[in-house]
Amino acid sequence: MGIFDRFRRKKKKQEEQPASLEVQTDKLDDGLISLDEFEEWEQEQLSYKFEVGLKKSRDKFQQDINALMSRYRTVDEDFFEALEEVLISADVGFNTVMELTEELRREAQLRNITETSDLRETIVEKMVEIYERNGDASDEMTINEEGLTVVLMVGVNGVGKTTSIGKLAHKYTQEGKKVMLAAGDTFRAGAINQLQVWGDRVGVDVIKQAEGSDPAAVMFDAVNAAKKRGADILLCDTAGRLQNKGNLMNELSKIKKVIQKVVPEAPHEVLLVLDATTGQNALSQAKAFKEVTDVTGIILSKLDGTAKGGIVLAIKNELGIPVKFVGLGEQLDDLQPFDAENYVYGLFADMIQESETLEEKLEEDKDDE
Ligand SMILES: Nc1nc2c(ncn2[C@@H]2O[C@H](COP(=O)(O)OP(=O)(O)OP(=O)(O)O)[C@@H](O)[C@H]2O)c(=O)[nH]1
Ligand SMILES: [Mg+2]
Repeated sequence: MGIFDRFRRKKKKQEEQPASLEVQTDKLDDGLISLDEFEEWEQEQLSYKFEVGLKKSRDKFQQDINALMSRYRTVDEDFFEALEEVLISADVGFNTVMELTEELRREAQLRNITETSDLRETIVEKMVEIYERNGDASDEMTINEEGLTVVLMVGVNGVGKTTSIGKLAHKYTQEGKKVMLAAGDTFRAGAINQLQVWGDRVGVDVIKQAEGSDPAAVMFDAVNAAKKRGADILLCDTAGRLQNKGNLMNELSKIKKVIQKVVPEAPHEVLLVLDATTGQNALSQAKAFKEVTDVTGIILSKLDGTAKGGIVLAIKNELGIPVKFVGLGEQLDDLQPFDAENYVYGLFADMIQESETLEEKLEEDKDDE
């Protein structure tokens, strides 16, 4: 079964489900729906979130690929070069684009594909393949089920660290975990207060000190407090730091050492937040942070705000760091675990549905004959 068929099946199932959570939970109370069904429903809602969040990227991709296919009807070198340009302009990243088109050239030759429109599905298929093949690090969050999980949030100014902490706090609280926050950004005026507002909103404790105090000291306090109060997850905010400011970058190592004094195997995750709208600059930020600290995963924020959603592929393929969460909007539940299939479906949903209509039409024509 081709990838388009797989996606269509998934979508059909999704359409058969009721549209609102209320209906579903009512049913749950009445014992009419099993937990399995509920989990399936949740998965489908997630795929819908990706579809909505990736609208800008999808519109651009769709437009560019359609234009490309109507301009180049036969598969030749000119077509591949133009395709490379489309992918690069979607922030897929130079090396990844070269790898992708190389494989497409081979595939076209192997399967004797001469019309560009017949390559649509293969392009999508190869994107999923490239994503899944590269880097064996899991894109799931590491949660220490036995005790405290410490998560350190790092990144340059304004990328969405604090907001992401708020959304993660909401997510894990909803899952029944005891969450606490550490106000490690003692540098920017108002940062501690901003975190406190999130804490109040989600209903979790915030460990803080006065503005200007040593962030390492705040973390030390926070990890101790989290241990003492039996928290499951401690989410640590840090100040935005530019990748070229050596002293601020070194401060991260100090923070880490201090945390390890209390919990030797912590931090369990160092999540680097990257703003998807900054494109290739996000890649250079990731390279710089990787040099000073062991980044275990990426949170790609503001994916909803860019038309260049190809950046996810570049990050995974060129840095080998898994994207663990993506920001798909500004609502509390818009930070979602990354999922390659939902992502690719979000990028190509219209194309997949259109190709179905085309196939149906061909079938009808055949029946008419
Ligand atoms: N549309 C959209 N906006 C987001 C997302 N994540 C964060 N933002 C917005 O980005 C802005 C900056 O977010 P913050 O969380 O304050 O960023 P920060 O990294 O903590 O910033 P500093 O503490 O100044 O370094 C806010 O206006 C957020 O609402 C997202 O996924 N989608
Ligand atoms: Mg912040």
